[in-house]
Amino acid sequence: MNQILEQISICIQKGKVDSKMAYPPEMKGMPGADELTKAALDEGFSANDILSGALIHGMGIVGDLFREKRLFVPQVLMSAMAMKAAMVHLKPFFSSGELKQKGTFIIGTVAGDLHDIGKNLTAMMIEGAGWRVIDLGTDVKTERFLEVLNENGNAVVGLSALLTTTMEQMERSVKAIREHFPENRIVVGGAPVNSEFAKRIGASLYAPNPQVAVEYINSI
Ligand code: B1M
Repeated sequence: MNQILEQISICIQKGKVDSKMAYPPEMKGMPGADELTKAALDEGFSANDILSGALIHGMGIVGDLFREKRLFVPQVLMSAMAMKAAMVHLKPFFSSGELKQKGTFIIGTVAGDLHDIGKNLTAMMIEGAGWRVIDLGTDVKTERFLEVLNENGNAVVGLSALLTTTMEQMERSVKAIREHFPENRIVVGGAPVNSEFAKRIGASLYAPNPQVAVEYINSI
């Protein structure tokens, strides 16, 4: 891999946002994802080289380490911040159409449920894997999922639930989505959910962690 792309990937893996940020201590004062992405564009790397060769590469490693419990939530959040800093420089290339995303992923925590940490991690990992993410937030009613699916025909939809009580709401939402959009893929996750439940309610996949969701949607 080219040196600057490798450096950006390392910034993503370590959560190094920019030179001003003291985290991680061993990279204090060094340029971060922000400066290096700008420098790579100035050097003539295409937005696509940077996205796939550095950002997706780095986030993929973060996802694997998190799944293996060798990285923890705060570290993944720092990686996501680094990725966001880099993405600021790539955004114009998405708008111009030069950079293509793999597809659209609509994600939300189901109605009645305000837990969003796992949902946010999943959204970040999926964005880091090169997908356009529409994050509907928490307490998302079935009608809202349907409305946004209507506007984004081929989207994959992801639902998160953290309460045993809101698993019932997840079931209602998944069944309604299945009824109106039988072809669309539905991924479900959250601490009380498991694969038997996912299968019973008609979801396409139960993802115990974000990386499983990423691998599944990338394989579609
Ligand atoms: Co709440 N809470 N909480 N809470 N809370 C739990 C879930 C609970 C287990 C705590 C307990 O009693 N031991 C319990 C649920 C019990 C049950 O239903 N059986 C509980 C309760 C009861 C409640 C309230 C009802 C408390 C009250 O008010 N009496 C209340 C409900 C509010 C509501 O939602 N309506 C409530 C409120 C809150 C806070 C607001 C204070 C806060 C949430 C803050 C926030 O999210 N912004 C909170 C928190 C932080 C927790 C705990 C401590 C941590 C949850 C968390 O973020 N985990 C939790 C206890 C615990 O787990 N130790 C608890 C970290 C996160 C990374 O994991 O979300 O599982 P998780 O996500 C994982 C995977 O599940 C997966 O990826 C992530 C990374 O691996 N994943 C997906 C998740 N969604 C996915 C979607 C995918 C794919 C993968 O694709 C679409």
